[in-house]
Amino acid sequence: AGGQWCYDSQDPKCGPSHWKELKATCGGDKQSPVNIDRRWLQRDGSLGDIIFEGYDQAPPGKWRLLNDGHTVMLSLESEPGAEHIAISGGGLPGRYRALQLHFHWGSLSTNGSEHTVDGQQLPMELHIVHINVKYRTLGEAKGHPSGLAVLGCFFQVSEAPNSNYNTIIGGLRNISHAGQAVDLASTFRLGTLLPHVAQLSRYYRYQGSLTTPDCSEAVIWTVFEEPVGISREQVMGFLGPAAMGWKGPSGQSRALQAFVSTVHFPASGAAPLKMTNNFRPPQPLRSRKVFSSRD
Ligand code: SG7
Ligand code: ZN
Repeated sequence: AGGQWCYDSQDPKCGPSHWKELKATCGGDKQSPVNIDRRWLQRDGSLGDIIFEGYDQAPPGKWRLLNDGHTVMLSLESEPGAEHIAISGGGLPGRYRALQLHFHWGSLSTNGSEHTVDGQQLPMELHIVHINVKYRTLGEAKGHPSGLAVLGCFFQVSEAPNSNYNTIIGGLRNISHAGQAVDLASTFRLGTLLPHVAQLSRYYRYQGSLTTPDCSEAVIWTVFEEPVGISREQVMGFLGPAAMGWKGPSGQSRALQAFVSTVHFPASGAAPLKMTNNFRPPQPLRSRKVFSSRD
């Protein structure tokens, strides 16, 4: 019962403004994302460097990329016995183990980030979801304000392609339909997806929620100031051939056809809908503050 949640790009009748009808938490006072208004940031000197464990080596085994119907998600859970990918420090109250990463993106005419900076939305946002090691299950962690820690990373369109994203973008064409998954050809160093290492000490911090139902207010958010560069063609890897003005086999090179993919939302009507604009708009900050690690 309760029906399904969706984004406005699928059907405004089940979009973000209706989520609180499905889950009351989505109408709570500590919801995410938020607009980060740089005029009102509060400097917090205790927000030191985040300690990244396992971010600098490619783990053995395979990583699975899934179209879960709302986003493209890469599961990061290690095999039993393997070293965990984890974060700590940076003002986090403990150690947090990486669960998965996923993306929010727009269309060619709309930006797709969830957090905004001074009211500006960026083209895309990466989230790496971590669970406090003191909780055994996601369900348990969701019941605590410091149960989860998500790292958020903005993208900006750059001239040069970012080859660190080739493995993920290359997997997209195999998960065109909701529910499809693919084992990526290789794992890679997770750290290569983040902004330049010298910029990682510059971040925003606030207490918030998951940005999808059930919108649990269990997330310590860290949003890096510095965006990651990604080429226009790579962003279009998420958007598919039509977005590139693709006109069929004669119109474009085979190389481009192979590169470009189309990820779809679940089919509800006749034609499956391209997955785009899968972001929740900024939520009221209310009595919260956004802290910054640096001036
Ligand atoms: C996406 O965002 C998925 C969800 C995720 C949700 O819909 O990646 O992942 C799963 C496993 O359902 O929810 C609990 C969780 O990670 C919200 O995550 S977010 O707040 O970082 N956007
Ligand atoms: Zn997310």
